[in-house]
Amino acid sequence: MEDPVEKVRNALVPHLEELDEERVAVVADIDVDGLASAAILGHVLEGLELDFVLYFSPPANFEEVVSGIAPECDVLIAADLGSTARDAVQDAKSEGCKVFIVDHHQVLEDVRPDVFVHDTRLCAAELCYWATLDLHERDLKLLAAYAAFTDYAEEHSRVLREVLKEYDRRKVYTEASLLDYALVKMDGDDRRELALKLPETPVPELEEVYELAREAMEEEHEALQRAREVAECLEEVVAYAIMNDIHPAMTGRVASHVAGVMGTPVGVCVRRGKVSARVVGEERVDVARAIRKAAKEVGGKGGGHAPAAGGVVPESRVEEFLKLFAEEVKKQIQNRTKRS
Ligand SMILES: [Mn+2]
Repeated sequence: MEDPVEKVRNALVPHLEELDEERVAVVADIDVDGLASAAILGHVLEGLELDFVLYFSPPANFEEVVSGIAPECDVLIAADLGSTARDAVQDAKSEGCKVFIVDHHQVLEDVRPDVFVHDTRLCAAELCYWATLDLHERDLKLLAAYAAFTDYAEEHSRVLREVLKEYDRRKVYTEASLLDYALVKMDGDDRRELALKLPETPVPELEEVYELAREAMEEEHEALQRAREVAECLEEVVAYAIMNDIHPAMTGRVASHVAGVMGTPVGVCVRRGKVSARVVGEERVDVARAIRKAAKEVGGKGGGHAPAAGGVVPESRVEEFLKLFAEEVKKQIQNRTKRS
């Protein structure tokens, strides 16, 4: 298979250099991968003296966000988002927008953007990094490395490998984790401000990040404690916690925690019909697929990566969804054991 870095190296450069008077909107996910993607793209767009705005959206709201900004822009760049958003892409194109997507999520439908920078082996920020490399006026490796770490995309990450030659991993991972926690407590304006600062300001100098990270860590500690109290098991393979009042950014963390504590390969957290699932340990389960199948049965939808995925189901049918999901996970595990 082609090396992912060579595949995307400078892939965005000619498309960005061609722009002049166009108004550019960047829409990125709300995690560190989205933040670092926006920071890298922002740096490049600023260097090209283009007119741009950074927006942040969780994948579930992407379509809505796009419909709000498409009429106001000429080029829409989706980062860490977009691979599963055929309708949103079509809407933007019908508004006369050019659509660029830089993403690493599994492609499940024919999305047809004008430019597609895609590989599932690297995180989105690393794709942004390599795809714009020749336009960097500063060294942005650390930003992409933070995202490779927080997005669990270390295996194929060349930036992380290079960064860890220059810096001790404790520095890199601590700074990445601080950003990860601080983001939980940030709104769109905070994220935009942070993304614009990041290419020039080292994380240890970002005072606001410490206090917000501390608050989020405290909240996580409480959420995990409560999750242990409400956790239940299904089919002996799925542990789940239904927690309607936790922070939306905590659901993935709760999902892996309950799996670990209950000793199951898969953990799930449900918050007001929004589902997060995680695979822990060695079992090779594709939870993106399991969510998609089970959610469809109850009138919901889902997607993501094999070890970490999410979805939305009607709140009244959560129990039914969980049952179908656990059956699907069990089937995957049984089929695998049968085959090997
Ligand atoms: Mn990502």
